[in-house]
Amino acid sequence: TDKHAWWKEAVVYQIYPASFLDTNNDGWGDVPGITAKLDYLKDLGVDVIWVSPIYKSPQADMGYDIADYEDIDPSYGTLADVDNLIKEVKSRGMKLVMDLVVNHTSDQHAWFLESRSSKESPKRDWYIWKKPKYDEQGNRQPPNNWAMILGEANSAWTWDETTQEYYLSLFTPEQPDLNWENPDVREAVHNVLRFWLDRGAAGFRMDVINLISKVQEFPDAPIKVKDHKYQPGDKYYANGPRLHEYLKDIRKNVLSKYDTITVGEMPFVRDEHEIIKVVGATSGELNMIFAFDLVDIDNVPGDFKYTLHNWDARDLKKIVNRLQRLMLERDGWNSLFVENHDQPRSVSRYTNDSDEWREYGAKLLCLMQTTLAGTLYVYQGEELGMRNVPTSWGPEEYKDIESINFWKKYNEMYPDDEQKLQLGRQILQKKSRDNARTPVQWSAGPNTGFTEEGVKPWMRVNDDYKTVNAEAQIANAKPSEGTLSVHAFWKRGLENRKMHKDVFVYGDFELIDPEHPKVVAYRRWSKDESFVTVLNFSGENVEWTGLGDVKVAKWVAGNYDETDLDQKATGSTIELRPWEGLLGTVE
Ligand code: TEU
Ligand code: CA
Repeated sequence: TDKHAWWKEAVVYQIYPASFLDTNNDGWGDVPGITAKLDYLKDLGVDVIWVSPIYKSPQADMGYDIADYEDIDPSYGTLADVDNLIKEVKSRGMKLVMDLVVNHTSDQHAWFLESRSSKESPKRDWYIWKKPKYDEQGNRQPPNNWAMILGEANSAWTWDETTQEYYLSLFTPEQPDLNWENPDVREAVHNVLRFWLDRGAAGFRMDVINLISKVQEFPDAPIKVKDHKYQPGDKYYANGPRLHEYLKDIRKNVLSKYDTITVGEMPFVRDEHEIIKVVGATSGELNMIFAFDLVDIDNVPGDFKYTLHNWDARDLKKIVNRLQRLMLERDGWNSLFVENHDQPRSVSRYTNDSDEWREYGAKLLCLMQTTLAGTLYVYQGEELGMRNVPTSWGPEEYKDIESINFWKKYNEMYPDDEQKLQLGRQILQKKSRDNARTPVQWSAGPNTGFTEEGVKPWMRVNDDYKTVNAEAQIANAKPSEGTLSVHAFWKRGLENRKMHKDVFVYGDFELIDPEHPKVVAYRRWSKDESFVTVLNFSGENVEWTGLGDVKVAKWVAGNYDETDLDQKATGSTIELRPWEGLLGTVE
């Protein structure tokens, strides 16, 4: 079979619209703001743009709570603005991917308003309603012990006074879960896909798509996290019994009639059989998924997200190797990403974001991602090496519902414990989703060019915008000293990936020196060419002797001064400086 496909080679750029660019000066990014930057994206090397939800929404979870799938939220613009965006995207040879959030709707969606109106409502069964339980004292309790995902100390069930039942709301009470067991729900979802494909969308990023089928007995989850009443229930709602049936249905009824790109967000799943069922070459489900292994690397395994966990290059290699092999040996496909709107900034998380090392770290990660197999996803600002919010910011700067819930609960749990609260603030700064949601830094001007002077952006601009911004980096694209800006490095990296796509997109993969605790290295090759990537994931000098029988012909790119790159030794000992990354050709 021909393994080539446009969606495998594509570079996808994720836009978080509220923080991208504000064109009507209300402090909130908008659809015309995306259209205004298409030339910037085209120039960077982007083929596909994925826009996080812009549909009508009360914004309880920044648009991941949709009140109308077929209309745009006025804060972002109008349907006409989207039509124009699609037209402009296409005229540049690019494509637009919509965010499909169909595990749940907003509690303000007409379907839910109808469903909650009475037990006799024809839409009652469109959501998941259950009778309460009662404990020994006769107190009302939710139907089971599942924890809410965006506020892990709370129940996943919300009590409804009117009809005296609970509804399942895995993320927040404002996001009731749809009941996919009901064929009318599935049909309604198919229609949402058709609506956007007919309008010119090229595909979907499917939000938590592996949560749509729940174990219908709704059993209590095993106790994993001590001192918590409610527990992670993913065992019973992630990759549930009918998931593959539902996905195959979507393919058969809708996707097979269009030429699309589809990526399913799939938290919790680690099982390779489960993944291959979705993304195998002949599976007929989705093109690829977002696996969470890399972005969960610093969570205590099995525990909730707001924990800190040490890791080193060996852990990273294990993950990379597993996901690369899954594609190559089992004929599947996957995505490559280290950032999105739910994750801290990669330069802060995986490298060192101090002024001294930030640029090296950002380029190191760029070298890694542009030389691995998979469809590459770049998150807005990643191409500039944007960092996490400053440690000096107080909790009041955090706007995400998950951060707010965490901080509130933490204060309830440790009211007078200064030390604990200090730790809580540290975790918030390291882990919160707000880190990725500060406005994109376009310039050193007022409000970093995100919005007009004098307007208050919905989220505070990162303090470092005077030095970290697109304008400065574009101006610094060809400095005489031999180092490129992070932006220029990304642009060249994407060009290089496309120029050698037989190697970097489709080629073979082999890890080198898997047990080294600091160096991540691998070889990529096609029948005509062979490359080696060497990445020092540490802030120390490393004398690395792990090349084995791989003979480097020439170093062709690196994140240090490149003017004397051809003088760098290619022998069996490589002197790696802190956070140094190299790409070489192999003899
Ligand atoms: O996220 C699903 C999800 O489980 C995680 O990415 C989650 O945000 C993270 O583990 C919490 O720390 C998707 C969206 O990307 C996210 O923005 C939404 O909040 C969520 O679904 C609900 O729609
Ligand atoms: Ca605006």
